Amino acid sequence: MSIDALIFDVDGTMADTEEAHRVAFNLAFERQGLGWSWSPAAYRRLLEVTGGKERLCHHIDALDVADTERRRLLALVPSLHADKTKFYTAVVRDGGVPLRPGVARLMDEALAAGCRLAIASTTSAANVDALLAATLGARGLDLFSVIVCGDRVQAKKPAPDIYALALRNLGIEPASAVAIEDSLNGLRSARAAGIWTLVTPTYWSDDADFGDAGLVLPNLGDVDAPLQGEPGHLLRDAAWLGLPELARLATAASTATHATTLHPRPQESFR
Ligand code: XBP
Ligand code: MG
Repeated sequence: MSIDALIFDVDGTMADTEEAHRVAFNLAFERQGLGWSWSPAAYRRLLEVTGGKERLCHHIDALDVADTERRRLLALVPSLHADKTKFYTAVVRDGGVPLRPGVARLMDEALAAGCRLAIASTTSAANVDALLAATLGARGLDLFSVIVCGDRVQAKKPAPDIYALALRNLGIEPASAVAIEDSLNGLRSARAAGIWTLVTPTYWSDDADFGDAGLVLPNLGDVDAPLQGEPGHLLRDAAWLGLPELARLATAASTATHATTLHPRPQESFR
C-alpha cells in the first residue's frame, strides 16, 4: 500500500492537549462566576462528547435546574466557549503544549516521501492554528495540504463527516489514506469513512476498546523516545514507527480483523 496522505487528528494525537482544554474551560467558568469546575475525572467522562460547545451543552443539560435557568445557561455557551478558546490558545501560543513523540518525525518522513499531510479534527480552527504555529513555526499550517476541523461539518466525530470531507478535499479514496487518532470517537469516525486507523491513546482516552483499529501504540515513538519492547513485539524496523513500516502494517493489518496492541491492557488477553 502506498500512502497518499496521512490524516492526523489534533487533540490527543498531535499533542496531549486535553489538560490545557480542561483548565481553559475552568478559567472561563470562573470568569463568568458560574461556580463550576471540571475535575480530570469529570472531564475524562465529558470527553465522550466531542466539540467544546457540544460538551458545554451536555453539561448544562445534565444540571438539576429549572428550565428558565437552563435556557439562560445555554444562551451563555457561545461566549463561554469564546472565552475558553482565548484561554486555551494563549497557553498553546506560549509553548505550553508540545507535539507528542514522533509526530514531527513522521510528518517529515511523509513529506520527504511525497506523502501529503492532512488534519481532521473536532477542535476549533483557532486551536489548530495556534498549535501548528507554536509547535511547527510560522509555516506550520503550510505543511498540510488539507485542514478540516471544528464547525466545518454538522455531525462531529464519531460521525464520519470530517474524515469524508478530508478525503474529498484531498481527492483520494479511503484506501490511499491512513488516519492517526487517539480516541474511540476518532477511531469510529475514521473507520466509518473507511480509513485504516492507527490509535495512540492518552490518559484521556485509553479506557476504550480499540478493536477496530489497525494498530494501537502508546505513541509513535522516536529516536529519543523509543517504544518499550521494540523492535520485535509489533514493530520490525525500529523502536519507533516509521513511514515504510506504517505502510507495511496498514497493508497487512487492513486485512486482519484484530487490532494488535503493544501493551495489552489488564482486561485484554494478547491476541
Ligand atoms: C477533540 C475535541 C475538541 C477539544 C476541545 O478534538 O473533541 O472538542 O476537546 O476543543 P479532536 P474545542 O480530538 O478531534 O482534535 O473546545 O475547540 O471543541
Ligand atoms: Mg483526538
